[in-house]
Amino acid sequence: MEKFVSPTRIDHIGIACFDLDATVEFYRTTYGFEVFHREVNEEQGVREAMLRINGTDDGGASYIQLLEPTRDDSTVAKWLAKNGEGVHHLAFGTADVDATADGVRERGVRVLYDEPRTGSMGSRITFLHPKDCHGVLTELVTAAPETAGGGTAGH
Ligand code: V0V
Ligand code: CO
Repeated sequence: MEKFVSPTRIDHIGIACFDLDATVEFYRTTYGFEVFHREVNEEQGVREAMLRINGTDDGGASYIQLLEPTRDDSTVAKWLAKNGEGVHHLAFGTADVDATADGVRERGVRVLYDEPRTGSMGSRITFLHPKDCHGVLTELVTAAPETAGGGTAGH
């Protein structure tokens, strides 16, 4: 068994919304949080805005990830139809998403992808089934090397 690689920080909290621009505006006017990065992830069926909240002592950063579905059959669209707007998932940052996912899988938690997929800002991501995580859809993230320093990449 390989050595387990624990996550070291909260990378982001994913929040599902019906109107991305209106939600971005709420976070800007209420808290002063600015958009750090925007992208569309067609594979995941989301249009997203990343609001960078703080750097972390491992050189990474923590974000709020605002998510609007791009199509009716996406996971976020399905979730919004059932629950309305709100907190959709929690994402832990790890230096090695492959090793962390393997270790979590060995502990009996369902990892949703055989191999990590592409996430925000070129990160590598996978998800753990919420039913195995006490009701929390949990994402594991390793930042792309160029953004791991918490620098200005992604604008
Ligand atoms: C579903 N369930 C949840 C949940 N989504 N529980 C907590 N949090 C969530 N977000 C519960 C749901 O209430 C059901 O429980 C049960 O799981 C099965 O749900 P379902 O509605 O039948 O939906 P499924 O099974 O079709 O899909 C659920 C999973 C799906 C988790 C498998 O959402 C998935 O593959 N998620 C991973 C991908 C994803 O979410 N991508 C969007 C973010 P009851 O009612 O039976 O008790 S993309 C992203 O974060 C990116 C790009 C990034 O960070 O870079
Ligand atoms: Co996410």
